[in-house]
Amino acid sequence: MKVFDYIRKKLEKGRLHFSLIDPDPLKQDINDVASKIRILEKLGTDAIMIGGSTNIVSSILDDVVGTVKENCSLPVILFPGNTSGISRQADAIFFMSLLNSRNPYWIVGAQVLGAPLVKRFGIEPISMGYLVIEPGGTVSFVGDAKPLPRSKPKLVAAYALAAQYLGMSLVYLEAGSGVEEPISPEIIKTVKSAIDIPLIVGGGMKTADAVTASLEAGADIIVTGTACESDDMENTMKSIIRAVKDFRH
Ligand code: 1GP
Repeated sequence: MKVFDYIRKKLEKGRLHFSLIDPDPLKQDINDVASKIRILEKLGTDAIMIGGSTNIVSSILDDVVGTVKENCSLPVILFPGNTSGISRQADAIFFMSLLNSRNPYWIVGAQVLGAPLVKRFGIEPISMGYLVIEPGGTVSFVGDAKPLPRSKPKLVAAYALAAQYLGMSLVYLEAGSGVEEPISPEIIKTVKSAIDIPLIVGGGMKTADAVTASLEAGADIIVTGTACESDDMENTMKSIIRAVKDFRH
């Protein structure tokens, strides 16, 4: 089954949780990836995303993707920070455009450079509008974003609707990895009521309460990365994934 069909089918039954693995060797002990992935699958995460904004080395990325594939049966989706974020072993790639970047490279330039490789490697592209909201974290700086103000939910919703009208399959609201405050429920609610395509929310969600607040506001898919790297990773992720699985409208 195609990964996007898997996502759509699962969304008919409930909300989803995706675990983000950053293949930056300065952030992650690559030797821990196998055990981490087995735990995340056991806890019920729905897919593994692999990517980051800094220090992506092709050979290490390939090792991480290969290790993830060997240790779970979940879909593996690339979440590229640049063209270096493409690995032939992945099942799918979020073929994303940072719509509120000031630099056309991050809106369409990197995508032009990456598209032929995605085709050659047979990776399923899943088109996604990527919106960086204040504070935005590292990706905001690296991606030369003009971070969308937290006080302007309607502006964020207009970007999200433009993504839908441009034919994108998903919208991702990004607060930035590891930030203090996740995207506000008000923004999520306003965006969700403006669009018909699935809404992914990530950045700064460290607790089950934060996850539940995002789900109540209308997030379809929750992404956590930093929580997967915490010292008490198993218990933290258990409560986060449980919050998604137990959520009822
Ligand atoms: C980053 O939205 C993701 O791109 C996840 O953020 O690391 O804060 O969970 P965290």
